[in-house]
Amino acid sequence: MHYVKKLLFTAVLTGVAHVAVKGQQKGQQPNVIIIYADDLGYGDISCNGAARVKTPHIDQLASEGIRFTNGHATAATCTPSRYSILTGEYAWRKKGTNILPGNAALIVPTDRTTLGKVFQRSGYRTACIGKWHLGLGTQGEPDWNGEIKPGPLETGFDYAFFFPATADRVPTVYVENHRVVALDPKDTIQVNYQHKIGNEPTGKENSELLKMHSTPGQGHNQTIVNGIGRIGWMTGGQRARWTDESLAGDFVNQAQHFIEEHRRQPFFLYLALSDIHVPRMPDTRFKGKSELGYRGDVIMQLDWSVGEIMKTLDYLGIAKNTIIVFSSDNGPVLDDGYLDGAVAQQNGHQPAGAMRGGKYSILEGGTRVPFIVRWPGTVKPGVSGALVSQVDLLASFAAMLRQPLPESDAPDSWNILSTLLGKSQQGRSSFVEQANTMALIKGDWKYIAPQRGPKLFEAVNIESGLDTIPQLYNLKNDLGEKNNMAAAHPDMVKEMSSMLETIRSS
Ligand code: NG6
Ligand code: CA
Repeated sequence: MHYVKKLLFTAVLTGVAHVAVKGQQKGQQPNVIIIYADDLGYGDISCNGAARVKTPHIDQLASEGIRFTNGHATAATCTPSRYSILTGEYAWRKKGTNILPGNAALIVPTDRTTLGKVFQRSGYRTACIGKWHLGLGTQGEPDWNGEIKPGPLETGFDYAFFFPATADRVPTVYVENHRVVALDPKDTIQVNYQHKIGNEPTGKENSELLKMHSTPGQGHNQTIVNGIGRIGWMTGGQRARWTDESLAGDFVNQAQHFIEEHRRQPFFLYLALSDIHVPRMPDTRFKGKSELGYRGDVIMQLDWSVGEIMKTLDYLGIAKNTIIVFSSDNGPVLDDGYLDGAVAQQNGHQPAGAMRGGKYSILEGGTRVPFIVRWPGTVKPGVSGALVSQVDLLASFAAMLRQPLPESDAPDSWNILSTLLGKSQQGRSSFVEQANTMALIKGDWKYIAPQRGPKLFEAVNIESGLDTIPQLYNLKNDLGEKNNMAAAHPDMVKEMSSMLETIRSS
């Protein structure tokens, strides 16, 4: 694997490093912005076929860049995918990287090369804005009322404005660098995921106070913040609590400030937006705007956010010197714990497009997500079917910046820079997907390792893709993974399962 990485490294350098850069920052390395959506499905954007909801800004990004049709998160849930994008390592290599509670310790190693550190080492200013969900502090609960570290600042970012976990988990506060924003020292925050603390109303006991109800049997009925029951209990920090309706605007504002402040120097912005994760509670101007309930409304809000970032770059005259990567951390889900109308108003919308499965699923809908790269004037617009993953961004940008990677770091990140920039149609030759089991993609084929479990995750109504027998699909002819070819191709099953084992133990 390392051998391959190095070979590609040299080959690509010759092709890309001398790209002339026009615009205000002439001669500088390009800025890089990763816009990372949450739970956005492949089929949730109109350039990937959504007809019931329109995403004009994301579509514009795609038409001015490369729209990848085989682009992947490494996992079908948030924490492992985010771990991979920032470390260049498959999350299953490290214990404790599944969906984290809001008071978990940091899981990103502070002594390893991360995506942010790659840019820092090249003189970039780096920022993490949005959803974190990779834990904070060293062990046990972070000190919400004091210095919250280590976190983003210790793992490659010069500036951070984020919320700790997910929008549906306490504490529902923003953290700027090491401190909770707007915390009143007399009203200290306490968080608990085991039992109730304080005497604030909960969704379970005070459902009359809710403005959006949780799905029966799906939790989300603990402390009520802003009329919405959350996962986990919190007390205190009243002044610091966010308003869900303002999340998108707050993150966009922070991003705009950062971009404007650093417009004259190379910057890297990891903008991990909260949309379209639950609770879906759009800003008032987006409420009821789509035909698809709040889920469609927050897709429109996400599209607005992308548009604001694009406008900011245009206004500052730095669009041509800025690479935007747009993607999502995992596939789609309609009902993820709240009765927000996503199921009732699905209206024929297919959030995973033609694929089966979605969030939590090992089927393609779980990890194959929107994936767009735009670099105006440098990257020729088009569509690419090459196999690419977010885990590759680290090695690819390291190559762009002519930075060697320590042998021990980013073990699963491949330098596919020339593919990401449209100079090659060749992506990864193989890739591992993770969701309760593992799958290996190699060329047109996908092998899913046998695993006991329900066929359907009933609570979210998503096919798991789990089976006790091996599954083998030809994705080129059967993107919907309907015809299990394992029995007809025992040799290929053997070859791919042993290759998966080799990757797992390497
Ligand atoms: C699940 C939550 C879901 C969501 C998910 C994390 C329940 C029943 N479901 O456990 O609502 O928060 O975790 O989503 O609690 S992710 O996109 O951050 O991975
Ligand atoms: Ca997610």
